[in-house]
Amino acid sequence: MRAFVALDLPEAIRRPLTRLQAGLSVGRLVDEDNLHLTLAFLGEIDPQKAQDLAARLADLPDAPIELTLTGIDIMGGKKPNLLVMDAAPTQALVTLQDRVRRIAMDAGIEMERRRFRPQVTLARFGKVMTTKDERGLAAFLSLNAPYSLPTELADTVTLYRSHLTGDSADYEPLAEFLLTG
Ligand code: 2AM
Repeated sequence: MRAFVALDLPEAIRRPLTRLQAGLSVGRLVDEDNLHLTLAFLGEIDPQKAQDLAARLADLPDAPIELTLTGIDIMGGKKPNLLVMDAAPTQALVTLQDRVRRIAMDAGIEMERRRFRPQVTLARFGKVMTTKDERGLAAFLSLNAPYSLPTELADTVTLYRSHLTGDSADYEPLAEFLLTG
């Protein structure tokens, strides 16, 4: 199964993000329920490993963390195709991500060694942006950038299974962990 571990967004962040998304006329918006910040992308893992990981994540020692979304960004390398909100890479967030990665590695899950860039995807575009996409995005940015949100506490980490359906994805929560440490 395709799986990932994410920090769930508190309502106080999710609501303004959906209002922000409503101003975008192009791209495929990520549903309000699916907005998240990926801590570890696990790729394809077998269900046994996911179960093992869930048991290990129950010991995550962290307390709720402060989450600040700092600005809108366009991502995706040479052919940008993602509209995201960047999160401040605070010590607490980086430590949480590091713990989750270590726990996943202890569970025998191999992950790419990419630099952690905390972000929330708001919308996805096709592999190549059309002129209409570019215009819509430019109009959106001129109205909304710069955009940031007040700091809020995030207190839930979730292990998700990702079901790819055509050009979108459905996220099924497999296990939730409250940060109460
Ligand atoms: P994205 O939102 O930037 O596409 C489920 O697919 C989550 O894992 C999404 O947040 C997605 O990021 C992220 N993800 C997908 N493929 C990834 C990869 N190869 N490396 C890191 N994160 C990935």
